[in-house]
Amino acid sequence: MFVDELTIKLMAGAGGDGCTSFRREKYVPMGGPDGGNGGRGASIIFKVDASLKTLIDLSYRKIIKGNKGENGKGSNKYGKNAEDIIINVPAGTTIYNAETNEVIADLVEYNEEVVVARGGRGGKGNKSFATHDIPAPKFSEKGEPGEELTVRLELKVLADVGLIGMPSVGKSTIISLISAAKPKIASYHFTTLSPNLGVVKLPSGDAFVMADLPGLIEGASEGVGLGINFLRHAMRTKILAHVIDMGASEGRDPILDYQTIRGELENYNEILKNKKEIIAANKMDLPGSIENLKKFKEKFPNLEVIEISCMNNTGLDTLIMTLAQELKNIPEVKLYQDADYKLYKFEDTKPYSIKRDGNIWIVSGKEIETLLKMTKFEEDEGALRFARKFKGMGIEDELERLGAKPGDEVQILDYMFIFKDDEYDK
Ligand SMILES: Nc1nc2c(ncn2[C@@H]2O[C@H](COP(=O)(O)OP(=O)(O)O)[C@@H](O)[C@H]2O)c(=O)[nH]1
Ligand SMILES: [Mg+2]
Repeated sequence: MFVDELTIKLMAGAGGDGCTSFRREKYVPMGGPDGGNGGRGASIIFKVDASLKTLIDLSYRKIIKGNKGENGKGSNKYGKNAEDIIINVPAGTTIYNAETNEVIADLVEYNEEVVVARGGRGGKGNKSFATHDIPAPKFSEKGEPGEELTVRLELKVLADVGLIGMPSVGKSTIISLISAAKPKIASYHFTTLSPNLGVVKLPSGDAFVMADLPGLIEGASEGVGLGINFLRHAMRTKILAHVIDMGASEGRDPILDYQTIRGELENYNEILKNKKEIIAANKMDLPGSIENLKKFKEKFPNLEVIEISCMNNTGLDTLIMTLAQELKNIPEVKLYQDADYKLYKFEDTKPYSIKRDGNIWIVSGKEIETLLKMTKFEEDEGALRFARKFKGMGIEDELERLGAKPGDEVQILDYMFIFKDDEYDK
């Protein structure tokens, strides 16, 4: 099975900054607070698009970045939320955190979507901080940073159409001709994923994956040789394109060949037995092929037969169009029978941690780091609020317990503070 894989860095948008502002009225030197909140930053959302078959369309994107929310303004004007980014992927795409290898989401169902990188919330404007006790706060928050992470997308490509048939009937030739037809014929486009697998894209936007499934030998259904793997692959296709050498070259017998392979399919199980089958009558350029085809049709009057010749490059267009048409009538097979949709979220359980480096205390943790990033330290009241929360979270007590002394330095991300600095210790 072919695995399509790529890595992308996701940067969700930060929230817009809150605004610090006061109402201005005639004859009133300073009115009440009226700074609005910032808007939410763009989240990055992955969504299943049934028409996609591979990750090719995403392969040129290395970074996906969401916009920042709009900043809040005076007169209680809220900033607009940024528009979320939707990334379409094929069904069956698994999203991993590239650093930890943890599964973030397994996108299986059609139209299913999941937020993989959340946009930051907008910072609150000073109006939002007004309380009975502090009616005119002179501070506001910056927007919350958006989530950033690198993800690895993985898709196990399943073939919609499997080419089956006896050895040397022309399966590999069909795949190679279809792929080579790209520059000549505009009626479809073929992207080779591996030597025996490719995506056929039609101008209508329909696409399907076609695979050459070699290796069917007699006795496959009893597990002889390579054959059993072949049957497993065939199980996962929607249509079997059964290639027959109508030229009967090298002593082949079209009717017997057909019966032999049908026997193998029918012995394997009901699903294979009942799978849609189209006959590609190949080598129609060879002498005797027309006569052989006539006999074949008489013997099996109910089969859908398409005449082709790889040698003369005839009939392949019809084969492609017929397959595309037939695929529309076949419901999507459930990709993973027993694996239901699952979403794992990994979050820090500890609110913060403290490490010591000489006289510097290094504090880390999502909550305190986010608070720091959202604080406008140039506004005294904002800096004070930070100090209060720092204390409220119990970090100050914990530092003391660990032996921190007033005047020591405390580092959070790349900010440095003086521990128990009088100015903020209120
Ligand atoms: N005359 C003729 N020969 C063909 C045609 N298609 C394939 N062949 C030949 O049949 C042989 C076997 O083809 P191949 O694609 O390898 O068969 P596979 O074993 O089914 O993959 C090769 O020598 C091809 O050139 C065709 O339409 N006409
Ligand atoms: Mg071959």
